[in-house]
Amino acid sequence: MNYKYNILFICALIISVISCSPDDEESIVSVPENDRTEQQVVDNDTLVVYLNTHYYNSTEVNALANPTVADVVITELLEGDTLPSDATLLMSAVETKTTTFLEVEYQYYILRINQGGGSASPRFCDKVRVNYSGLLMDGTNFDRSSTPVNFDLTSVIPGWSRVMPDFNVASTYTSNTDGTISYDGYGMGVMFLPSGLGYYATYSGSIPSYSNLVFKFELMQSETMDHDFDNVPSYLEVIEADFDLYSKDTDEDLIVDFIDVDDDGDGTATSDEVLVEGYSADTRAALQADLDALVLESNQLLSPIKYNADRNDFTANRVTLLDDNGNGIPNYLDETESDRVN
Ligand SMILES: [Ca+2]
Ligand SMILES: [Ca+2]
Ligand SMILES: [Ca+2]
Ligand SMILES: [Ca+2]
Repeated sequence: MNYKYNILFICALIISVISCSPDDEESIVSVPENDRTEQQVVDNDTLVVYLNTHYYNSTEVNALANPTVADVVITELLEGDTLPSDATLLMSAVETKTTTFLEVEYQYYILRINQGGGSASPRFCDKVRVNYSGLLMDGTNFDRSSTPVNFDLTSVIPGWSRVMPDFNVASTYTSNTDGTISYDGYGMGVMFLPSGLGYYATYSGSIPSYSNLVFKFELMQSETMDHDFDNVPSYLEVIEADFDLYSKDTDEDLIVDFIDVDDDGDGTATSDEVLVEGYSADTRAALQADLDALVLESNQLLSPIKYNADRNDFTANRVTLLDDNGNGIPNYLDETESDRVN
């Protein structure tokens, strides 16, 4: 990963996950970085001990249709104590996952309580709406949401962008008269992350450097992002399989595709090299019905539905990635092809 982008990334994640006030930024301190491979060994040993010495209230949680972050209680199994009959040792319940980040192979663990009944699953570069609670290995609760909050997964710790795509969003949601939204059948689980997929060497607030992190979470909704507003969704402008935002730079101008508004560097904006057709309706349901009726070609996609407060209506776009010369490279990535279409 490009070093410059790495620094930007770390800064972004510090600011967005901890939700610092300006004063808080003075308390963010970085210590000299340990070797990541060595630190991962230490962190994984600590995580394995933790998972083998802590249990959760599985019987109670499994009886709930929509368990919340607060419903899942993790308790230490003290030496000599017996595991309660209504509990499950974390190590017996978690899935072990591996991922590569900054060229280091990391292990992390997921307790999957509810997969989530919705058809959508966030991509690592999408926005998610979640409830969450963050714990240190000693049980300190360093952060939590009181109502659902939105996170752009490109600006939070790398563990989140790996775990969220493993779950589905809520099966249904209902708008209440008081302005809140009720969710049913949302994704719910707990992630156990090594510090290398968390804040690593950064010391911030109540999170010491090299802290392994536990996050309980409820995944309500996700939204496809288009970070540079060029009408090409970010997931097509990154290397999704590698969770890599920063190595796709088609025109090699050091501005990576997901934040480059002229991806092939031919002087014509990407948004003018794709075909955009707008759809609108007075209600979300009516627009969704219109969109569902569309038969999409393999080079077509739909943008997320947006509510427009000024017009009190809902809109979405059908985007066609044109390839006028038929060479398999869409116009917006083909510097030999620059016909404006919009
Ligand atoms: Ca884009
Ligand atoms: Ca570029
Ligand atoms: Ca772009
Ligand atoms: Ca272009």
